[in-house]
Amino acid sequence: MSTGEYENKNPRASVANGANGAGARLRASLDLVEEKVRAGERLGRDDGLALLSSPDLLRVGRLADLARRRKAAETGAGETVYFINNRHINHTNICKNMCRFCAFSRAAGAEGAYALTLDEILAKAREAAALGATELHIVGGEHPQMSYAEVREMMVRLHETVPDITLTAFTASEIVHFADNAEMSEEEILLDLKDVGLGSLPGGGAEIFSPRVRGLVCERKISGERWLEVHKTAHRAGLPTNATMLYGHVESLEERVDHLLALREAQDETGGFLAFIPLAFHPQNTELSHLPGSTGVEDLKVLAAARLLLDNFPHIKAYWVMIGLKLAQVSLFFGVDDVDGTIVEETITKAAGSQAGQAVARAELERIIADAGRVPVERDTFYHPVAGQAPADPADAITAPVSGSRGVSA
Ligand code: V47
Repeated sequence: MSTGEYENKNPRASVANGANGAGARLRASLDLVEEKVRAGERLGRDDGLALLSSPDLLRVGRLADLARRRKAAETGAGETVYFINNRHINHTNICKNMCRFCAFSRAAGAEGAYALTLDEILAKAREAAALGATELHIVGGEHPQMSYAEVREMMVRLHETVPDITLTAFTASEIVHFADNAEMSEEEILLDLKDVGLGSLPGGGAEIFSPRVRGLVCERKISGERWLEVHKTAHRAGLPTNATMLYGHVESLEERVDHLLALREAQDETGGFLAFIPLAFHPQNTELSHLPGSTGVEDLKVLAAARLLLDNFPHIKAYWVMIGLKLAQVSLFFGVDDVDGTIVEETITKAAGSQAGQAVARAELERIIADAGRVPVERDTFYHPVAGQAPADPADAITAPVSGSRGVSA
């Protein structure tokens, strides 16, 4: 598959070279964005496009950093960067959706298809507890033969086994799948799972909301509108959630901006999102393997534009598994205030060729944060500092002096 609609739509090189006066136009529109940011005005679609297409990466980053520092000043977070002691569990890769961007899923009976037993899942949870984890992030394929009763039982047993660990589980798409199987509404499923220990929903499955893109890359998955509805229902049921955007495949810059604006509108309604996490597409072993994937500059611009457009999202998270630890560290200067966590084992990005590794020690997360001149704070799912941790002093880990003002008026 190498032609037409499955091409990447983003004209990186010509924009960066300023072809046909585009450079001057982009500078002018970024001037307008900067005026709005400094005046504390909400940004619009054109502003988002100006940010994502700007060749001036450092200027975009400075604006996002200003937005991050202002937000942190409002909440008293200061120079905090959050991380979490967590573990991912992908309980099955058997999935009916067959999304073209996914290297993880398998049809039932296909080579490499798996569904962990309850004992295997509980053993992973106990291991996580022994390592001091405060969150289990559990997502899997939409297994056509797995009943809702089995999924519920998994949650009951997990909650019994590791009662102090928050269960952050199931994408909106999985919730709809359970609702269809059990002939219950999504609200009933969410309330029932909450009753047996569900603490929050992760942000997966959002992909890009554009129906055009979904038709190309995940036509069997729920629509973007349905994804948003499930999250708003979760918020009303008292379950906070995260949001993601899978970028760097066949979407246009406009479609990225529209995705972010749809999230902002939903957050205006419910206020239930905790964090936004952009997910950089990894093409290896997928049906879109002819695509090159994102660049580091693009990764940083998406994070920065998200911080600026999602003015009502408390946190922007760099998922180091997808962009690597070093770029995640650099992203702390581009609006990011969270680097996710220890993870331990991750199979979705690994299947698609991620080189970033599967686990990182807590000390390494603290080191990269402190070396960026920021204050590492271990958080729980709900962004409360985890009690009992020694407050880390970034000065202990800084290898070169950090100069300059940390005020919010840069
Ligand atoms: O839903 C699938 C995406 C998601 C690929 O909520 C891919 O805190 C890149 O949602 N290349 C799972 N991405 C991961 C996820 C997540 C990760 C970290 C934190 C949180 C959170 C959520 O990964 C899937 C899908 O959107 N994905 N295939 C791929 N080839």
